[in-house]
Amino acid sequence: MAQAQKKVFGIVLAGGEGKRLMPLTTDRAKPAVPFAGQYRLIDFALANLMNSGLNQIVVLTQYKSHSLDRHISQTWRMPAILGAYVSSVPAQQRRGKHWFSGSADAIFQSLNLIHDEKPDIVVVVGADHVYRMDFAQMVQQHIDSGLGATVAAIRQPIEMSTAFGVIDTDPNNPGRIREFLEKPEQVEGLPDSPKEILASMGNYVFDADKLIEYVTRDAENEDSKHDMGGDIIPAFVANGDAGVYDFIHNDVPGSTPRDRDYWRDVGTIDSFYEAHMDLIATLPVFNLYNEQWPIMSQQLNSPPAKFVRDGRGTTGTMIDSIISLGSVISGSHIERSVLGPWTRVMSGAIVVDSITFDRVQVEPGAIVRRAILDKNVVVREGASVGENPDLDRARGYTVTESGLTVVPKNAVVER
Ligand code: ADQ
Repeated sequence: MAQAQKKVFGIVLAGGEGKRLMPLTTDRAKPAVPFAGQYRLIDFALANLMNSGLNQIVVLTQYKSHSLDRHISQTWRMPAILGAYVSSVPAQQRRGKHWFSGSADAIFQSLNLIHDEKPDIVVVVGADHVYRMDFAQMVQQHIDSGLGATVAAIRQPIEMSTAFGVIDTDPNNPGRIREFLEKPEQVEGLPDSPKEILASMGNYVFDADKLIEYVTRDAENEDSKHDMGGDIIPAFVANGDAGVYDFIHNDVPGSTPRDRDYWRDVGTIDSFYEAHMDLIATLPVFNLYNEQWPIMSQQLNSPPAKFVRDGRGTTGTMIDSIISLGSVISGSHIERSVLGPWTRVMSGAIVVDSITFDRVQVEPGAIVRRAILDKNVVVREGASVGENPDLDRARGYTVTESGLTVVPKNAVVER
């Protein structure tokens, strides 16, 4: 197989701010935001790359990267003896006294890493999506096409065009991109489905020499925003050198008909919440229990989750939920919720349609509904959150348009 002779190197772009996920990104980078209890968002990108056979991967970080760096060094440590690594590389101001001004600049400033490894192919992926993808299949198509760049794509509703790079393919050669518009306001739908567009997933495969050439040229262009989607991909397209890889053809071992094409950008509070709800449906829309394509993460050195009666002998109920290690739930009602590690829910408390991060404590009789509780939040005895949007706003919490309340890290919700 051609691919076996090629050396493939992975770059994960993890420097984005994640403004639309505030306050969850107040003091952590978006790729470090916890997901589904024990994971961090970046685990999906890294697990996909590793499961695809890539084992030399750098993560380019910048914004509030401390917890991200710690997670990568603790969780993704590789046996160096095999030459494998996942290393996080902070912006180092190697090319002058400025941080990365965009994702292409992040790669430009890190070209020494590519020069060190001398790969044939570079796979560049974002760090903030929930999905399974076998990049080996995309790399194979890239090699077969002979093009310099390949962009992974998925159909999305047309009203989301402002969030994505929108791809127009050549009708005479559907594998080739004819036009690439980054986050356009106005766009036409697909010929066979006018309410949909073909969106870039923000995952790319490049010939290494071409990537070096394009980002180097881009760095000299003062009019450029130095963005992969806004500048580099359009430049490849202008030269007729970009192809599209349709995600629909990606076949990951162990995936189910329901979650085969699952891909979610969890860039907003609402989409982040919905992706959690996808996990807990009886027939999950996204199945975490696929052992053939595991999403690896931190191995918490924690005791199992435990469910007990409360001190008065009242039993609790728990349904359609995920409860992480270290948690103790006593005499309380949990429904359609995802609880992070070391959560405590006490006697008579109710947690419904909610997400908690690590070490949240819900005291006796408290009520949590349609809320996201960040790390270390305490909901005091008898207090409620998520039941009254005006009260939650007055307390200084974020309430989304759809009525989700987000309680920031370390907050104490008083009665
Ligand atoms: P966005 O996600 O909006 O669109 P961007 O904010 O550049 O684009 O983020 C892409 C990735 O790069 C993220 O993982 C982010 O963390 C990282 N990143 C951003 N700035 C960075 C920097 N300065 N240094 C390092 N990493 C950085 C992109 C594409 C679209 C595509 C969508 C799919 O531009 O074309 O449709 O992803 O979600």
